[in-house]
Amino acid sequence: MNNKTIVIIPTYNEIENISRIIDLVISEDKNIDVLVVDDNSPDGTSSIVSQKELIFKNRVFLIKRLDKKGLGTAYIEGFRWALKRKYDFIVSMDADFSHNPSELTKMIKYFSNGVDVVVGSRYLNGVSVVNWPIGRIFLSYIAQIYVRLITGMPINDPTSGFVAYSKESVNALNLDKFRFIGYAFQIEMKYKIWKKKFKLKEHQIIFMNRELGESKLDKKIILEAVFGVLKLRLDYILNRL
Ligand SMILES: Nc1nc2c(ncn2[C@@H]2O[C@H](COP(=O)(O)OP(=O)(O)OP(=O)(O)O)[C@@H](O)[C@H]2O)c(=O)[nH]1
Ligand SMILES: [Mg+2]
Repeated sequence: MNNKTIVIIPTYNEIENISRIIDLVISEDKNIDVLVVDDNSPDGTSSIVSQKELIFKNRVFLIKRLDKKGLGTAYIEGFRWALKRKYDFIVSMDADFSHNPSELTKMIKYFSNGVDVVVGSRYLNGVSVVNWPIGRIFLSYIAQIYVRLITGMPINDPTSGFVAYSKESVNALNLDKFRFIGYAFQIEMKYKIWKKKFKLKEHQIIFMNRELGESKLDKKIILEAVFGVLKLRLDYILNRL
């Protein structure tokens, strides 16, 4: 693999996970680098990343923001950073081991078959989620049916945060015009790319619930997603996308 890939990991209080996840991602392939976008985590996550930056020069990078501004805006900053550099593929991934770095090389392989975006999917063949409480699985499953119903997008896991994008697909979006910060951001990315006629492909992953650290999912993020999908659809109908 000669193409360069950047894996963007947004972090907020991931001190128990960040060191090991960085090591695993960069050992996956010499052409895969890591960019962590940390929102000044009170637990000192960014200081670990700074150490890694020194050890793995030009493989590990850190954007440190002043305060918690949400996952969506962290990705937008990361995308802008990646587009300015030499990366062919841009991956979004969580820090908490829900997304297994060993899937990265498999996901990137799809690009040689004319695919533009590879979605790491939990709902391709039934439900491949480990250790989630049943209520959380139910919520996520209902969410994906709801999104498909409203948007018509043929994706089984539209809220997935484990996604590999070609730089062309990200470059085609107006990154100034993103609305959402939580899960809805993941839907917004896929929806806008799909509407621009890029080719999306789903790759089955096994999603593991986080073992260390705390979830940042809250009611606000869920409500944003519920109403956000309707707003996205309306934006499209009114030609405002
Ligand atoms: N920079 C930044 N990262 C964030 C923010 N909120 C969440 N994250 C990171 O985004 C990723 C996904 O967040 P999680 O807390 O795992 O959210 P989740 O996957 O819905 O919740 P879990 O059920 O606990 O896995 C993790 O790497 C978080 O550290 C934020 O406001 N800013
Ligand atoms: Mg998580």
